[in-house]
Amino acid sequence: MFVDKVKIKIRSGDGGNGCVSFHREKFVQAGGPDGGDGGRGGNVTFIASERMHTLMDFRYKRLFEAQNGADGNNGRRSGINGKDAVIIVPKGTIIRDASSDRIIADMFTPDTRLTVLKGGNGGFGNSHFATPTRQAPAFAKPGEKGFEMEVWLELKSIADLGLVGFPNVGKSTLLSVITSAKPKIANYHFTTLSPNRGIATYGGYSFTVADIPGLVEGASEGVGLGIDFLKHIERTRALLHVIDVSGSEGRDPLEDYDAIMKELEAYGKLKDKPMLVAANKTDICANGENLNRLREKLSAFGIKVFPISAATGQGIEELLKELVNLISALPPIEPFEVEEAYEPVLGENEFTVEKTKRGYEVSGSLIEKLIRSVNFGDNESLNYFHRCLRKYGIVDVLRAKGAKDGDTVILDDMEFDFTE
Ligand SMILES: Nc1nc2c(ncn2[C@@H]2O[C@H](COP(=O)(O)OP(=O)(O)OP(=O)(O)O)[C@@H](O)[C@H]2O)c(=O)[nH]1
Ligand SMILES: [Mg+2]
Repeated sequence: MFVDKVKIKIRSGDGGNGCVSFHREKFVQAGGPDGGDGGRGGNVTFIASERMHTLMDFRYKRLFEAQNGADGNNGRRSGINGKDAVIIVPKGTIIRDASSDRIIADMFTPDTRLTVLKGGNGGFGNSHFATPTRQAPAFAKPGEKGFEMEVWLELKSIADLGLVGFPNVGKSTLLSVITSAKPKIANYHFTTLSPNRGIATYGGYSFTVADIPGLVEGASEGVGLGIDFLKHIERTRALLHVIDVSGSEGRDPLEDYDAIMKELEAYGKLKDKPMLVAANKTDICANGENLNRLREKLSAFGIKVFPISAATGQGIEELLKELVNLISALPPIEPFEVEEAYEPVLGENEFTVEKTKRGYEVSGSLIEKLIRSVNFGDNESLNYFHRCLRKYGIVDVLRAKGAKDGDTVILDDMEFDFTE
């Protein structure tokens, strides 16, 4: 079955820990600190590919993890950076944050690269913490943790022209005639089960064509997987409605036209697209009656009907010419708007202080960052933490909000006594 929506889990790498080490050499006493930094954790990066057309591969692989950075080493040697997780998706894939359903990115342009999760930074080794008064720092920083999230990948193919119509009217045959695509063609309904694509060229102008499975009444409500199919022509610039005017299936072409238009209208997003009508299978029409009735009816709406035979090639050139005229005058398809620029790095030094029943709760990206980078089991690291609380103004704000010695201060899930 065609796969156009999957949920995957992505995880960027943790940063490696900084190293605590002191230089040792024969005949040299008490060498200085020489612990290297941890390596950076790998990122999770998406690439849009023009050659991939479904999300099939993601059915079997659902977890994508970047590598962790390696710990720092002695001799000021940094740990190796973790390898990125690179995820290749078909162009037109939309990435949504599964927890909020917001669009993070539209992988619209082929070969775009987008980093969705950054790896954690490596922790500094102890050689970073040497100062004139602290020549032998016995601590280093742990690496920052990576990030994890679930995302929906949703493929919304992009094509200049979408082919619509009842099953078996000859959509795939037409695609095979105007492009080099080789879709399955057969004399039964629902031969096409997933969208086919091709590139048509006429008079030096090229446009992409998407052929979808046949629509039936109720498609816009999901009958015959209709919604899944219609979704695939949302991102087209124009539609070509293919109608069988031979009456070979005992249906009336005028009723077919109305039925399909009703579905497009009910689905909503497609009803305002420019559309041409191709009256197919003219080679086996008993007479021109159906064609004339269709023409008459549609001319009242200002819609031109192109009689063709996908089987013999008759009328195809005129149709192509008109399609080029139509499409080349239309504006390009726009990518989906990103609803929230996803910012995986804790970039800003932000915090808020709120007085609650429990005490003074301090939160924000700065706090998360601090807590990630401090080793609470180590006195020197703890001192560093206290200095940071002062340096970033957290102590000032606490005081301004009325905190006094002995009051409880809550950072993340840790409680402290406030001391000046
Ligand atoms: N005589 C004649 N037969 C045609 C013509 N176009 C298509 N056919 C035949 O009609 C049948 C259906 O063609 P397809 O191209 O598979 O139709 P489709 O609209 O893609 O059908 P679904 O994928 O099932 O929706 C096949 O047997 C084709 O050979 C035509 O112009 N004339
Ligand atoms: Mg088909």
